[in-house]
Amino acid sequence: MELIGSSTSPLVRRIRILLANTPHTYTELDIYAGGRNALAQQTPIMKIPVLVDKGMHLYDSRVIARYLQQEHGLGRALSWEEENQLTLIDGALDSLVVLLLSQRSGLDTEADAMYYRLQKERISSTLSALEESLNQGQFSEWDYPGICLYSLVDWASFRELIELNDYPQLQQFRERFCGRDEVLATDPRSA
Ligand SMILES: N[C@@H](CCC(=O)N[C@@H](CS)C(=O)NCC(=O)O)C(=O)O
Repeated sequence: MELIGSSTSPLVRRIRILLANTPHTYTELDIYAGGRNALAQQTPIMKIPVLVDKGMHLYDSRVIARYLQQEHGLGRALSWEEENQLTLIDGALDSLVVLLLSQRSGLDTEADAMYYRLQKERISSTLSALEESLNQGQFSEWDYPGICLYSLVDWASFRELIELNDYPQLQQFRERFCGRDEVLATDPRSA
């Protein structure tokens, strides 16, 4: 089994953590520069993570997680509520990635543009909903939804895209799990 990704990607990190105790090869690619040809040979979507197993290429982190659960017994099936939590996490992540790639493209994300207003509104409302879920005692276990939440919060903070002080529950959640071996081993700051 081979996982293709990049060590700064929060979507790759969730799968790396899931695979922490499973033998596999991890292939690191610089997807925005020298690794693009190699990436194109693995996925026409040109996004990571990609999992290669039993001759099959899987292109999306949610599909990969479901595959690892069903084919390799990693984790467990998610409830509909947990699926919804993942959708909140992925929604926040998508919009944060838009802001980061825009900044790296030299675009002014502080401009009064509808596109950036929509992203910021989504980031704020999804993170507030996740904050409320934590208030209600959700994400109490270190399982796949928690791993995804951790990877999001830690990455957004690492990239200085959110101010964690604005989200005390998210901050506490991060502090609760930051010392785990698989978390330390996949820290984007060491990439
Ligand atoms: N829905 C996909 C999204 C994957 C994704 O957007 N990955 C980012 C890295 S975090 C990427 O490869 N971006 C490259 C690009 O947008 O060109 C998943 O969950 O795997």
